[in-house]
Amino acid sequence: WSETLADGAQVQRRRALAVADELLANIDAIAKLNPFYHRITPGGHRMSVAMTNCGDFGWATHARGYHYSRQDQNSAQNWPAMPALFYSLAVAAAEEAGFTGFNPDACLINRYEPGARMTLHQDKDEKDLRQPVVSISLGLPAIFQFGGFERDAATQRILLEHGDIVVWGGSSRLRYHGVLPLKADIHPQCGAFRYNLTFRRAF
Ligand code: MD5
Ligand code: FE
Repeated sequence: WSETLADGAQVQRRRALAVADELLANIDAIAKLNPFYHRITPGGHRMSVAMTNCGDFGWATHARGYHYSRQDQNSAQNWPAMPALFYSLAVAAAEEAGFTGFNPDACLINRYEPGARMTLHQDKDEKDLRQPVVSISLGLPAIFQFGGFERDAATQRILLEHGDIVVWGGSSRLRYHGVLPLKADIHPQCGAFRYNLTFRRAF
């Protein structure tokens, strides 16, 4: 079942549960080729979330900001291909939320360890902001902050759990959002971690 959070934002609770083990096996295979690492922000801070990517493009940082790149800065290799299961699940979830023709060319894979968080930000490095972002949560639950169009607007707190998919599109595409520090626990399939896959059309 699904629930609407705001215009364009839809939670599909446990939508990915049946294929979660397969998604996790794919994440492990990707991380063997291109290991997770902590990016350094343009401000010089080490991000608490570790990341890898798959698909044509991945997220990269540089001295003056962020961009999408075919290559992993760590390995100087291209990112691994997006597994067919990732692609088809993201496209189907977008379609179910009313976004037809979503054709993601990037999948960011975030790994949260206990205490890891993401401060309020907007996702606006993608070329066409009419395309949604599809996110799949796996492993430990996290409290997601769903904000407004300015950083200091009030935020709604949403618990995201293993298998939950959220489609962020329409006017919600540019809402500020973040993730509160992950509470330490052990998840039966993911151990001490939370993973979040985000599918985007970068270019
Ligand atoms: C996460 N990741 O749980 C989130 C899920 C990121 C990030 O924020 O940038 O890697 S994606 C949440 C999202 C994307 C686009 C718009 C909105 C939320 N929104 O309007 O709230 O690791
Ligand atoms: Fe984001």
